[in-house]
Amino acid sequence: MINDILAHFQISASQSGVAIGGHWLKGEGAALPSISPVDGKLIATVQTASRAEYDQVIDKAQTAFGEWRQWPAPKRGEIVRQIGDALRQHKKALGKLVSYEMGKSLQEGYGEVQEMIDICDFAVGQSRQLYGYTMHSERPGHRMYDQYHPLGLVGIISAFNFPVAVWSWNAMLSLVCGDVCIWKPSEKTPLTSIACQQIIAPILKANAVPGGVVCLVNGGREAGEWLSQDTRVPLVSATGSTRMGKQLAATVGARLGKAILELGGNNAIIISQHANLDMALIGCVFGAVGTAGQRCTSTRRLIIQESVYEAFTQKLVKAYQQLRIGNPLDENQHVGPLIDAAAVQQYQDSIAAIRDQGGRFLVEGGVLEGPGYESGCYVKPCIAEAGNHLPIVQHESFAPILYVMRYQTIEEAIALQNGVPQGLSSAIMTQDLREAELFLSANGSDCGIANVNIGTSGAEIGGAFGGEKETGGGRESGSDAWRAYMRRQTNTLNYSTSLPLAQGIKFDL
Ligand code: UN1
Repeated sequence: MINDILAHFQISASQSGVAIGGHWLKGEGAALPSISPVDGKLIATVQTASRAEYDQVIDKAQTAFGEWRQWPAPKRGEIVRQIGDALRQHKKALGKLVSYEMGKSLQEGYGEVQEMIDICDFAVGQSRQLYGYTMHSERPGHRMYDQYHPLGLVGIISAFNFPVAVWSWNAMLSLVCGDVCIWKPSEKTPLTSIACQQIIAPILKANAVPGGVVCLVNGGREAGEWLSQDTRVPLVSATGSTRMGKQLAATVGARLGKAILELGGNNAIIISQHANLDMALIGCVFGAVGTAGQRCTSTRRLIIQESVYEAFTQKLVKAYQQLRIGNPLDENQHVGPLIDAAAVQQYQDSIAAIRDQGGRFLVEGGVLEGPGYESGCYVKPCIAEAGNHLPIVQHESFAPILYVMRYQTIEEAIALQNGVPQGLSSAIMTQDLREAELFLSANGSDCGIANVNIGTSGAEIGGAFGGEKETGGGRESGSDAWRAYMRRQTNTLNYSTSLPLAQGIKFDL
């Protein structure tokens, strides 16, 4: 299967990971092996960018920007529309490659490509709606308005867990906004980035769009640093750990560049005594074990009202006993592998910390061995009773580990939900209107995403995506997230025959 997919995307065993549109550079940096967590096999080796090649890419991107920003926005939207059509054609192949290289279930691999298609559609519409306001001037014979201009080069640093969708949220909005983008994908998923470049390059060529509008720079940590230090790159949009985000924010901030940060989450669902517990169960289990707990929006904590605590945890334990763990390309499996051996080690370290800090397991974890689990990356989703204050609970463990805790009053539940450093996604399961509204109010959840009667993960592209506190504060994807990709200009135009000063100031010559 994998050989067919590699052939489909014209990916060779030793493949360059550096491109300016359809032009592939040699890749003079280090070789990066892509190993599938599904079976532990080497899929292909990717040649990464040297510093000189990076500079070449930036050079071409700058030239391309000079041309691209002059394209009318709806015409840029037309290019994105064609990209969406191409993604529809390649959905199966790209979804499978995502599933095999990253390890998420095939359904989720297809879902990820669907997110890309959706953001293309969204961006096409947006291309005719890059609205500014008009204002009424305080001076007669004057007109005031603001308008949005293309910003320039946008660096996109993406994570392994959504190897293609999060890039597309950033890239498709950048494109309609008249920006050009330089993508630094995760070192763990270089092949999916190459596949995306192969899908897009022919569309650029057929429409005489300069190749530098869509660039790819595979590389290690230093490639991300090149982007964040580079004054030629006014905006860097990065997804990853809080640790990475703090460093990146300091570097980009030091040069007064702009950053969109989408960092760690520590997402909780409050299960009220007024919840429909069967409905709640689906949201909680999918949220905790989907993508093997490796979404920024994965459910990490359940805050359960004490009167339903026993009943609900029993349901959870029963559901966990039915989970099938195995090859994610087999649609009968619920849970695939973690991304790599380092992630498995972190999972084991977290389990040890839970025990040390006094947590009690309701469902035990462990690394799976034997036929089908040869990669060593398959782990058991587990559930632990643990207090919110434990250091391990305050920390985002990027694995299928779920903490459960009790509460008495809704105010206490909200305080627990907010009582972590991160602020990405949150949810309440309740049929009680007053509780739901309180949760969504200024006294409620402090997260960027707050849901009622759905889980914490699986956000639609139409909403702005991102979170507060250590999640970084950035917003991507829907709503008016596009504004961050443009520069705003306020214009005042005097069509009178005198030049009155603002604030009534008199200055006669
Ligand atoms: C992420 O984990 O970085 O809400 C993005 C979701 C997806 C995106 C998650 N639409 O689960």
